[in-house]
Amino acid sequence: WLQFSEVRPYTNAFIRQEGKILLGYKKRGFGKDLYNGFGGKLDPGETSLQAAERELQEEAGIQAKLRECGTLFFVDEKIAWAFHIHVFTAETFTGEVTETEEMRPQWFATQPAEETTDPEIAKLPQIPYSQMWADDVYWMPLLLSKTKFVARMDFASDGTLRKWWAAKEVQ
Ligand code: 6OG
Repeated sequence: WLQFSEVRPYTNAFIRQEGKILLGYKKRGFGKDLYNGFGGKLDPGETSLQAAERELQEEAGIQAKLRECGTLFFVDEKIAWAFHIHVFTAETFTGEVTETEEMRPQWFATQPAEETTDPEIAKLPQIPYSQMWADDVYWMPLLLSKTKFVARMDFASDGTLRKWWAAKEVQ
């Protein structure tokens, strides 16, 4: 496993509703051209919840009472510190989902089209794992199954995923 002595806090937020999840296509910066939840770095003095709600507003134009549902550690051979991502979720929101300079929000189906009776859900594209970070396919199922989770993903310097584990939280 890669070693690190510092972690830096980030947020990532997902709106999940019956049969669907809201992702954003990142138009610029880190993770450009990939779909992800909405999030970013904590500002000085902010809690992770405050940062998550601010980023959701800034990147998707909506407000939600988020709750923490997971913890991710990303480690990169080329970076001396690890990303500590506080993952948040909510089922409801206020405001209108809006494209911003940074993100283009889009709904995706969380189950195969043949397994839904809702024609609106059947029309949605499936979660685009081939256009997401390589780690997402391993922890997204835990997010979708509504269990809290912790996961660690170690990337090699060529960007490939080298080693990972993901665990659900059981009380
Ligand atoms: P800004 O720095 O643009 O926020 N993030 C990652 N998300 C996934 N799924 N996999 C990774 O693998 C990631 N590394 C960073 C954290 C960056 C956003 O991207 C997330 C933040 O939500 C390495 O403000």
